[in-house]
Amino acid sequence: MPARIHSIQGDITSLELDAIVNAANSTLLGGGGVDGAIHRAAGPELLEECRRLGGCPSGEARISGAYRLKARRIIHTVGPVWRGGAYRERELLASCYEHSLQLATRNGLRSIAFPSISTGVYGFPLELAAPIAVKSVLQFTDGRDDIGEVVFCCFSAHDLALYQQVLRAART
Ligand code: AR6
Repeated sequence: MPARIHSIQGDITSLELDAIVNAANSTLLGGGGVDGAIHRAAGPELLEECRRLGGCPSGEARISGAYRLKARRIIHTVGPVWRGGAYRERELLASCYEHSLQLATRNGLRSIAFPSISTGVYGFPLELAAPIAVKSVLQFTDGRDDIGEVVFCCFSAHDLALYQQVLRAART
């Protein structure tokens, strides 16, 4: 069965999936945006575990428990800071999606939700980021059956409209 890949508008902390992805920073010690929301909703035990993870370079991912969340696990990935596009930002962003999905499959997690990594505080233009996100997920899931569902969890209606457009275009 091919993976069901779709986009929704909502708060990623409320999703009941095997894994949700956090757009973290390289310390993995929390911050603003979706990172702050996930730490607040999961509770202080998450920060305790994250301290033991020892950070994460941009483009890679780490896994933790999900504590008070309904999801089973949290995958923390560190997107690139947008610096104009000449600093491997596109490649690093694609690598975040790939590494996160790799971690999910290695841990037997079949359903996963992504926020729009790097497009908040880190300033990656959404019109460039969404096609990279969609392409990376389609490439990773193509021909494999260990991922059943991938959700692009958009915070705003504007983000959702763009993801829907990109998903439609990728399928035609
Ligand atoms: N559910 C889903 N998406 C959300 C939520 C939520 N609860 N809250 C925000 N977003 P950002 P980045 C969206 O800034 O650009 C942190 O301080 C938000 O609207 O969270 O990768 C980290 O510690 C945007 O579309 O992440 C890092 O220092 C998207 O999530 C830095 O920000 C990503 O925005 C990472 O910056």
